[in-house]
Formats: sequence, C-alpha cells, structure tokens
Amino acid sequence: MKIFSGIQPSGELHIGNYLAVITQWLDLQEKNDCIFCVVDWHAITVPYNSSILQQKIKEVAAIYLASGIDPEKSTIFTQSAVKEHVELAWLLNTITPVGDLQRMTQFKEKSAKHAKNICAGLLNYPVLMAADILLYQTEVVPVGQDQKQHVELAREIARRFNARFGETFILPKVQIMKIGAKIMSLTEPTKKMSKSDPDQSRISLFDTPEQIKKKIASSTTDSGHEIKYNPEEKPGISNLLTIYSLLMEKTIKDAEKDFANASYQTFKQRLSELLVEKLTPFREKKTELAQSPERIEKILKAGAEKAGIQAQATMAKVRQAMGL
Ligand code: AQP
Repeated sequence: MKIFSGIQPSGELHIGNYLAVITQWLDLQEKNDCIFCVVDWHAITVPYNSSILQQKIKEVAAIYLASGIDPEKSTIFTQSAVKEHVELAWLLNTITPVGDLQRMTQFKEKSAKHAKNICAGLLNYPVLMAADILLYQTEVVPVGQDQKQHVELAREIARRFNARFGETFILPKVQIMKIGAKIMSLTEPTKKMSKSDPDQSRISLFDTPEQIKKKIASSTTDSGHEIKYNPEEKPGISNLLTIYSLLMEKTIKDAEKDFANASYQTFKQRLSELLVEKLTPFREKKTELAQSPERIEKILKAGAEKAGIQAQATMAKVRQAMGL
C-alpha cells in the first residue's frame, strides 16, 4: 500500500506526535511503500521564526531517523523540495468550496489562537495537505485525531476532482490509533498536547530526565485517588494512563491493574521513570546525528529526488485532465 504522512517543523516534537503517529509509521514501513515528509510549507501558515526554520526541519528529520524510520525502506524528504506540492494545491483550490475550509476545526482553533494574523494560507492549509496526499496516489494516511477531518476533506477533494475531470486520484483513507489518537496537555488535560503550547504542557522527545520528572510531577490530576481510566471525570489521570499503556504496550485495563492500590504520586513516579527510559535513546541519537548534519542532508536530498519522480508523474496526468 502507498502511505503518506508528515509533521510540521513548528516546534518541539512531543510524545503525542510520537505515540499517535510515528509508532504507526514504524509498523507500516515494514510492508508498505511509505513517504514521510517534513511539511515546512504548512509550518509557515502561522507566525514563525525564519532564522531557525532550516534547523527545525533537520531536527524533525533527525527525529524520524532516531525513532527508527529507515531511509532504505521509506522515503524521507522536505515538502518545499518538491515544487509540485504547491502546483497541485493551487489547482485543487479551484475545486474546493471556501465553506468547506471555513468549517475546519483546526482553522477555527488556529485563527482564534493567532487572531491578529489570519492569513489565506491558514485557511488553505487543508488544500495543501490534500495535494501532499494525492500527489503520491496515497491509499492510507496515518495521523492523530486532530488531522482526521483534513484527511477526510482530501478524500472528498479527490472524489470531486475524479467526478469532474475523470479518474485521476486514488481516494485516500485515514488511519488513527484506537487508543491514544489524541494525547492531552499535561497542564490542561481537556486540550490536546501541542508543539506550540507552553513547554510545561508537554513531554518533548528531547527532554532531559530532570525536565520529564518535573513535568510529570506537576501535571494536572483530578480529585479522588483512584488510578482509573475515565476521560470525562478524570481527564488528567486518563491521559497519563494512556501514555503509560502505550509505552508499556499494554491495554488500559492491564495498566489500571498495575496501579490498583497505588497513590497518584507512585503512579507518576513510575511513569516518569518509564518516560526517561524510553526517551533516552532519542537524546543520544540526536547528539549523534547533530555531529553529521551532512547525513541528514543527503537523506533528504535522495528522498526529494525519489518523491519528485512520483509527483511529476501525477502532475502530468492532472494537467492533461484539466486541459492545462
Ligand atoms: N496531542 C496529540 N496527540 C496525538 N497526535 C497528535 N498530533 C499532533 N498533536 C497530537 C499528530 O501529529 C502529527 C503531526 O502534527 P502536525 O505537525 O501536523 O501539527 P498539529 O497537528 O497542528 O500538532 P501540534 O503539535 O499541535 O502542532 P502545532 O502546535 O505546530 O500546531 C499529526 O498527524 C497530528 O494529528
């Protein structure tokens, strides 16, 4: 199967990105034709620091590699290195109703967050994402819960294009985790953990053991003392239990049993130790990769060449279908 997914170089990647998305990629890359992109054109739809964008792109690529994404098996590249993404996005803009874009949850949330800076690019973000997906005739798009709506819109755009101009695109399907598709903020557990929110609200993949311990110890929990999964009544504990069960590869029920008579404090201590143990290889690999930036550049360049060939083939079909 053809798989496409990406992450924006827009801040510090966190365990939500890893547990909900990158772990899916690791499974999928074994038996599928996978493309994993660093989606830099998406990251510039909200205010950003241009002087560190290149560094952030390399950091995200380093995380892909540190997580176990294998450039021999999967294609890894930077979105802006394959210009066909913007060409297709423009063409798809011409068949996408503005109303569809205005009702997107992410557009509403991000325009509220950046009220003084709502650019047309933010509204058109899902069209660029549709182009990313459709350019590679993608069948499955593994993402977190918050991106499900955008993948469904990409499918609808493909369906509309095919109906108007003839069969051109495969209709992509979304794939999300049954548990953990939305990891919540540590400080406000009814909101999703986000790269661009304050540091104490998330566990970043490169956090030190001290930072991890401090963040988990001060994470918001709920009244009561039972370690039980109940997102409505106990959002904080339920979120921590979800993280624990995914890291331990256990069911939520088994995770609850591990802490049947334990206090919140004991549970938090155990979770901190587990996170330290699981995240240490990320920091080590990052240090190792930082010493050979040319390796990442080489992988991204080779990936862009490979992706470019596929993108050009799709664009030839699209231009012909549209009479261009
Ligand atoms: N909290 C989360 N839980 C589960 N999955 C998540 N994803 C993001 N946050 C969570 C998934 O990670 C992938 C990459 O996300 P993105 O770079 O496209 O950015 P985003 O969805 O806008 O997430 P962020 O972290 O909140 O970034 P900023 O703050 O830059 O907007 C996606 O598949 C996403 O679903």
